[in-house]
Amino acid sequence: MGSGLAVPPIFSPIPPAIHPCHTDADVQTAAWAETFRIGSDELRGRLVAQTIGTFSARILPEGREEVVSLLADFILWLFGVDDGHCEEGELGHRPGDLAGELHRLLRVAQNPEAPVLLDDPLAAGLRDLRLRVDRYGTAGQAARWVDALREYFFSVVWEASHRRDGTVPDLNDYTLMRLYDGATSVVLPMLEMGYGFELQPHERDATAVRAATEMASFIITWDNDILSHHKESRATGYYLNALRVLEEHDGLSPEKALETAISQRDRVMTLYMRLTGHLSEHGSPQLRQYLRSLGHFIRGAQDWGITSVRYTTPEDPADIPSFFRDTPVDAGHEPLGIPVVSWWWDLLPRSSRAGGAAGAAPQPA
Ligand code: 3E9
Ligand code: MG
Ligand code: MG
Ligand code: MG
Ligand code: MG
Ligand code: MG
Repeated sequence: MGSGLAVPPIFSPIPPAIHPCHTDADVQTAAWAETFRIGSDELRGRLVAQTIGTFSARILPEGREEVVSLLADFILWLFGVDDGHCEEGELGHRPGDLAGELHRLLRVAQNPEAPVLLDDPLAAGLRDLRLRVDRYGTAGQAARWVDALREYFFSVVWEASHRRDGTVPDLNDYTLMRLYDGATSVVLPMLEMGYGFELQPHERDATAVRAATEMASFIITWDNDILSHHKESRATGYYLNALRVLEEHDGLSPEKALETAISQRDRVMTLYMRLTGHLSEHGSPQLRQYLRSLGHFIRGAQDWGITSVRYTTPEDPADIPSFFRDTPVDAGHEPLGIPVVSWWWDLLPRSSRAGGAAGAAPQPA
């Protein structure tokens, strides 16, 4: 049974957008999953119904169609790993063995010609994804994609040790883990490939740009924790999300944990809008395009999160909203009190730090 928690509409100041190819993307991604036989027959049957092509079409609303399709197949593949190996599979309780399997997959991503995991469907799918990453990306983007896979894999091994022991990390550790285990950073190179440009390292790795990127990961994963709480808490066995962390460590009721998680993501969203507004005033055209795409990623995850059967679970309906609100519940400008991310609040020049209503920062142009 689900939690019965009623999720109210949450704050989203970013307008929705979708690529016109979204219906085709759903069909093509389902066909790709069948071709490579991603996941068990049962898991694949669920994944192909979850409109993952539409999710990708929301992330890249004006991107190259081939990359919309690549990203859709990649997200479906990620769920093949995250659901198939980690959350529902045997390896999810054996961090050491999981680390070994993920290293073998990394070798396939890095050297698709290597004779590794030759009979494995996830490896075959990954070889195909790598070929397409080479076609639509630069050598540097392909290398960053492999590195991002490594940081995602590293975090799910950490998560697996908590699953094995039945423990729940504290909020600081959970936040650090969640910046990576939501697989948000592996999507980032495809934001560039989608529009055929390369963000220069001096901008991509600038502290404030990295902070904006991390904030996007925080918002996307907190929103997922809120919207997937019903799906996750009704499943048998271990689950981990921000609500569970707040219940276990702060002794909050489910209702209060939900309220707290909403307040946390509202404050990060408020800061994100102010910071990206500032960055896009001063950045290159490529940085502005990148920031626009981060916004589409955030909003796309929200729109997909409230509509996909993955989360609405029609057989036992989740009580989640069908629209978003345009003001935050908590517009506070103070840091969240989570040490690993407290530096996010130190980046804006003093003048932009104090002023400006929440959500009023200009949209990246
Ligand atoms: C997300 O966390 C796990 C990822 C592997 C899903 C693949 C999705 C993306 C790469 C884009 C990011 C989108 C998100 C986080 C919705 P979790 O809690 O295991 O996802 P679940 O769908 O099971 O709630
Ligand atoms: Mg997961
Ligand atoms: Mg999951
Ligand atoms: Mg699950
Ligand atoms: Mg190329
Ligand atoms: Mg989730």
